[in-house]
Amino acid sequence: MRVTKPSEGQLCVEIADLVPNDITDEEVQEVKQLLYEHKLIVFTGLDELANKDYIRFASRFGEPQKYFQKNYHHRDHEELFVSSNVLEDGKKVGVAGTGMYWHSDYQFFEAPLPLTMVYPKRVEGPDRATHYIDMEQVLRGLPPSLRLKIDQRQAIHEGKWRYKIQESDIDRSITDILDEIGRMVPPVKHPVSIHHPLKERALLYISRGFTVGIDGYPHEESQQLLQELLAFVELPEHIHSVPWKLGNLLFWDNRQVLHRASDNPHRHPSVSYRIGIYDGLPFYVPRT
Ligand code: 7UC
Ligand code: FE
Repeated sequence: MRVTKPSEGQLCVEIADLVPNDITDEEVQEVKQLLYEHKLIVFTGLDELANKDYIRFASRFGEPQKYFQKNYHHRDHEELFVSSNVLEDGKKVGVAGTGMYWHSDYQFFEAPLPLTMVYPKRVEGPDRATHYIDMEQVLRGLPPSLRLKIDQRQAIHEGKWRYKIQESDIDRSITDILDEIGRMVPPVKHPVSIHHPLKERALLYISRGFTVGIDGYPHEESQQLLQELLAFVELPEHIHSVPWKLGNLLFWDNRQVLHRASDNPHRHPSVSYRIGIYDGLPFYVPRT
């Protein structure tokens, strides 16, 4: 494999000439190290990977996840989270337009998802990409007045507002649907800044997609603080984009980056298969 590291202040290691089916244990270790150090990897120039080979490749880095909602699952492989707006045999598969907002996967769970792979399968139209924000860089640059306000604080996260309506929801009321999904994934708290199990520097861990408040402040103050923090997080200079190309596979550490799918307003055909991976390490550790 051929490794190109990012320049200072940039994200994303590029790994070319890797054959997933032939990856050795040493290469797995090397990729892991690069991932934790640099937060985001793109494998380039891959030959088309069969589903089972993709799952096997992901399994080298940990335990593949089964997404908590079955409507996202691939028909034959529940480890594949299918993001697609393309019908197969006239039928809808997976979910269209997933993750088009800043987030970290499973942030609304007690045990968030450590690693994510995304394998674009159909790429059409201009500007298809996944965008990233380096949350170590963000925390480092956070104005001291904001930093003071989040010290020792917890953020509250909810998944229910991003619930996607399914066919079975027709004739149900919005409140019913929200109550049900709210019972399935109740609000959780995580520290506003977290410590990675393998790294020195702390990371900001909030997102516009899933974070609904900062715990311990009166409602209005909590909302205002959250909006100020999110406005800083999403400053254009914090955003790194990785264009989608066939033969590329994206791989990142959800502890260290936020991500969002690019917009697709003209609904160009778009298909990608994601695999979530539990790497066997805690998502974050207590500060030392
Ligand atoms: O459809 C989506 O945007 C999926 C989202 C609600 N969850 C992705 C995740 O792993 O947190
Ligand atoms: Fe995501």
